[in-house]
Amino acid sequence: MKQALEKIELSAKEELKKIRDSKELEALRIRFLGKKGELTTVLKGMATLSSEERPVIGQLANRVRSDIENAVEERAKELKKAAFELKLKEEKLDVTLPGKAPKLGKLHPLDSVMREIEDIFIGMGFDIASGPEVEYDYYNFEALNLPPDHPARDTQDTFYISDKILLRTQTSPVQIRVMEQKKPPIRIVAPGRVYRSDAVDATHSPLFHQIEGLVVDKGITMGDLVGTLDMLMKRLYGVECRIRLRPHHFPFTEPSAEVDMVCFNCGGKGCSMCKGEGYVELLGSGMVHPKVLANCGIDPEEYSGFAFGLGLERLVMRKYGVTDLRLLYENDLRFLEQF
Ligand code: 2NL
Repeated sequence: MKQALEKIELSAKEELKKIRDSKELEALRIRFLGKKGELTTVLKGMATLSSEERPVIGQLANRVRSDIENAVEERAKELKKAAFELKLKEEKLDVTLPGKAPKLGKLHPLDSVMREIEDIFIGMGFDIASGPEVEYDYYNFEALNLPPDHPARDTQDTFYISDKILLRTQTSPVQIRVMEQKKPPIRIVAPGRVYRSDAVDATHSPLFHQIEGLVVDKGITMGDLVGTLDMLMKRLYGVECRIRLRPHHFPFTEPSAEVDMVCFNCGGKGCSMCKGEGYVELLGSGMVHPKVLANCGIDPEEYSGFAFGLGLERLVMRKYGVTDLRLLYENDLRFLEQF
């Protein structure tokens, strides 16, 4: 019996080493120490022992029991510790690592240049005005002194929605609406999308962007026009930038002028970029035609004004050296990420 007890102790300790988790451990505990366990089975034979043997074996049995119990407990602690350490390792989180920055978008070059120009005009005391892109024929053409047979009114050039409704071909209708509603002094710029029925190529698009300006007050002269546009270009391109005016014709201004800026490639000497001119075309402008003022209920005897219209795409392309207009609309990130 002594041998049986010692064998149980030995095998229990041997098996304990192989235990991997608490479930296995509990099974082992029941197998050795449980009510039907190996130790109990051996102890059932105590009755057959002599009275001298009994206390000796009893003592041994108790020691074996408590030794196994201790060993089981010890193993339980080891398993718990190992499980905790594994959990720590798996759930390790370094809160000091730099975060993953979300990828931020940025302004399209058309928008950033538009905002730059708007800011320059705001700095000169202008307000930003806006209006519908689907416009009445009256505001887009008639009020601007474009006669019904004017080539710009041709259905070949303009997107008509109906007889009287079209997609605006310039942002001038915004300014007509402001003049109808507000007494001078008026100082506004009207930026926005405009539409013309053009086939797409490197320099044409049926949708493009324009920024128009309008100043109406008592005693406004061509000098105010030149000073304002000179300031615009010096703010955009630096103090060396010079402009020049060439006589032109627009139905809505009289007199009218096209405004050029000095070629920033050659500084005015003439090169391949400006085709030997020394200047590049920038915008159209003039003194608001008296008929246009009168159409809006402003007395041309009392007030005068200047206006100009500038295409944004050409300006942006020149600024960044873009040679194909289509790149501005295709939303190809390989192109846009360069700005
Ligand atoms: C161009 C340049 C221009 C205007 C637009 C304008 C607006 C009103 C009254 C008078 Cl409300 N003029 N805008 C003036 C001159 C030129 O645009 O090349 N247009 C065809």
